[in-house]
Order: sequence, then structure tokens, then C-alpha cells
Amino acid sequence: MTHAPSFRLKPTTHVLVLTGAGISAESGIATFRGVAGMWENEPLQAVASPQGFASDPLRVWRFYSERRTSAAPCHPNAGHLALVALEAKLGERFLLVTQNVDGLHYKAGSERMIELHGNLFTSRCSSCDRAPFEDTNVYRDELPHCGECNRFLRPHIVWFGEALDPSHLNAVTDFMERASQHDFIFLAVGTSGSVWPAAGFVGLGRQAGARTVLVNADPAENRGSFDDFVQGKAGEILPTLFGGP
Ligand code: BV8
Ligand code: ZN
Repeated sequence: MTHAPSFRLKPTTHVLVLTGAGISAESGIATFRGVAGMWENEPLQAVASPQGFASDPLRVWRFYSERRTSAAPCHPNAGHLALVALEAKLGERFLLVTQNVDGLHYKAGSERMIELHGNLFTSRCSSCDRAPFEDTNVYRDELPHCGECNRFLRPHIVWFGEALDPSHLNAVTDFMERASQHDFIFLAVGTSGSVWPAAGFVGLGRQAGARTVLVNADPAENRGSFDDFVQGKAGEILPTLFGGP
């Protein structure tokens, strides 16, 4: 493991963290480059998309049920916990946005955290505007129906081709706006930088004057967009990455 440089925190340092599947790898959750590309001989986009759900909702529910079953017993690792400690130190000078739907940041105790792509253990109605609700059930043989309008339930997940919640994107840009007036670090952890619009956050951070840092097991697609690249495991690097007050 390369020895991570430690970035000195100043009393006004603002830190925005973007995490991807790599931060959960040490907790036993497969990354997309692992799961993924193929699910039952289909590209991920085929099952993680509205089109996939429209054409075969049970296949989609089997895919997400499989992930609910494998993610449920998993625990946060030292990488997740290091971000909780950083949040405690920085307070409102910290924001975590995750692409992960596994809920491990929540389990670790992160509070200033946004799940950009939804949550695996939450379902919603595919039709009416009933609020999303916690759902740990698995559906493999028959489709779940909404108790109010009887249409199909769907995972509360942002699929490929679906827009992210505008309030989440506004929270990111608002934080960057505030941070741009101070010492600002944009840290990406465990992400291949292949999915948009999250992959574009490093560019926004740079425009806002951030020092951009990538912590990843291997060079990501958008590695060249970062000022610093620290190669290695998130669980080993994050606990020692920041020094100072
Ligand atoms: C949208 C939920 C528009 C599903 C996911 C430009 C702009 C906007 C959109 C696009 C665009 N270009 C293309 C698009 C379309 C698309 C897209 O980006 N496609 C890609 C494939 C090119 N984007 C969208 O569709 C987005 N929607 O913008 O809609 C719109 C606007 C208005 C109105 C209507 C529509 C929606 C994107 C969200 C898709 N949903 N997740 C599910 O989870 O089931 S994305 C899904 O894949 C994950 O959530 C995750 O985000 C992504 C996988 O990426 P990573 O997390 O980075 O994981 P990966 O495995 O790739 O990498 C892990 C890394 O960790 C590796 O590099 C590895 O080396 C490293 N690692 C491993 N172990 C460790 C480690 N690192 C550290 N420590 C370790 N131990
Ligand atoms: Zn309904």
C-alpha cells in the first residue's frame, strides 16, 4: 500500500466527498465492474433501467432482491467510519454524496450524506405518488403491488436514463459555492468515474477552486481530472488521509 499523503485540515477547510462502489468492496459488496457488467447475460443497463422494468419487472426485482440479500448482512468498514469521523470534525464544512445504494454510510453513522442513486432497501410505487418506504423484502416469484393503487412497486433507485433528484444536485452545487470561498478539498473514493452526472463533479469542484483527490484501488477513467491520485484500498487510506485540527 502506498503511504497516503496526509492533507492538512485548516480551521476553514471544506471537504466534499463522492463515494462509489469501491468504498464498500472491503465490506464484501461486489463493485459494478465486478457484478456488473453482466446480469443474467444482460448488460447492467438493461436491468437497471425503466425500459428493463417495463419489459420484465420480475427480472428486475430478482436482480434487486439478489442485491438486498447479499448487502443486508454487510457492515461498514474503516473507510466508511473514517468519513464519519471527518464529518464529526468538520460539521457543516463537510458533505458526503454517495453513488452507492447499499446503505452502508447510513449504517456507519454518516448524517450529512446524500444517496444520489437511491437506496436498495427502499421501494416506491411505479405509478402513484405515495412516499418511498423502507422495504427489506425480496421478490423472486411474484411482483409486489402498491397498497394504495395496486400498480407494481419498484426499487427506489435512480436507473440509467432517469434524472437524479434536482434537490440533491442543488445541494452539491450549493456546498461547492460556499466552499469556493475557503480552502476546499474534493475527495472521490472508490469510483471508476464512469457514470454521469456524478462523474462530472470533479470538474465542478475544480472550477470552484477545490484541490481534487482520488483514492481508488486502480487508476479510474477520469483519473487525469484529479490533482492527486492515491492508489490503494479506501479502508487503509482514508483513516490516515487527513491531518490537522
Ligand atoms: C441521467 C443505480 C439524464 C443502479 C446507478 C452525461 C450526462 C448525464 C447522463 C449521461 C451522460 N452520459 C451518459 C449518460 C447516461 C448515464 C451514464 O452515465 N451512462 C454511463 C454508463 C456512460 N447516466 C444516467 O443515466 C444518469 N441519468 O443523467 O439522466 C436525464 C436528465 C433529465 C431527465 C431525464 C434523464 C443516471 C445514472 C445513475 C444510474 N444508476 N446506480 C444500481 O445501483 O442498481 S449507477 C451505478 O453504476 C452505481 O450506482 C454506480 O454509480 C455506478 C458504478 O460506478 P462506481 O460506483 O464507480 O463503481 P465501479 O464498479 O464502476 O468502480 C468501483 C471502483 O472502485 C473501481 O475503479 C475500483 O478500482 C475501485 N475499488 C475497488 N475496490 C476498492 C476500490 N477503491 C478503493 N478501495 C477499494 N477497496
Ligand atoms: Zn401506488
